Amino acid sequence: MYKELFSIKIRTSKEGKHISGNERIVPKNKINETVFKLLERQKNKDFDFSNIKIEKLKVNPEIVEKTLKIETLFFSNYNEAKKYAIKLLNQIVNLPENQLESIIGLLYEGAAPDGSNMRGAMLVNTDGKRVEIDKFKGVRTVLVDYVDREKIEKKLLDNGFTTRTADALALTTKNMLHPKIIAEFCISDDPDYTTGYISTKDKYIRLSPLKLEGLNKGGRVYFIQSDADLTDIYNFLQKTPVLIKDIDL
Ligand code: PML
Repeated sequence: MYKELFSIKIRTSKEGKHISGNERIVPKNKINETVFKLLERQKNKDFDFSNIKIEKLKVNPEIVEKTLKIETLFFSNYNEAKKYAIKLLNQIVNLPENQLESIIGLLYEGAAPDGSNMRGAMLVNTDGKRVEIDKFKGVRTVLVDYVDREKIEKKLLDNGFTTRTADALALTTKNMLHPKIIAEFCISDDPDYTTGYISTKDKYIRLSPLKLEGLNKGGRVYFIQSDADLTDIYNFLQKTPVLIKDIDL
């Protein structure tokens, strides 16, 4: 059933600055229409470079029945949501709240060494240390998609969620499959998208709003056990394909 699958990655930038990136995993007969849809998604963006890479999967994907369970919490302002997030992370990651506040605070200022957004996620272990290999690049979760993305996007949109939810939910569901990744915190780098999330091993908790409207900073922190093997984490996130069958509403 899943023979001959291809990963299609599209990355778009302007003057060297990343604008958007997307990935799909599809059978060979869906490549053309998928590339077209990806191009459609970015046609109104202001870009000067776009790269499409199509690559046959080298290994069979891990098939996952359902995503993490989706929950949405609304707050009167982003500070309240952030406080809630920190308290929850404190229970899971066991780091002091003030330390969690500083770690997460980096995403609101630009977590790369020059104050820009990182391209991938920060990795923070349960000793509170940042352990990603490259502090500009961070770690990117790739090779993850839905078996039938159209069906899933429709289901999400019909229930008041967004296509961003579809992308983030797939990505974080893959992250949480790794036994040493215990939680994730995310705010979008899109200044107009203020809903962020925390993921735990079984829940995708959307917090709205988790940042101020207009802020163009954002990114992700993956919290990992301090005895985690970094090579294993990088290999899983970057080389193991995962396909998800359905969402858990
Ligand atoms: C949601 O609405 O479910 C949260 C999505 C966060 C998207 C983060 C991003 O822009 O990558």
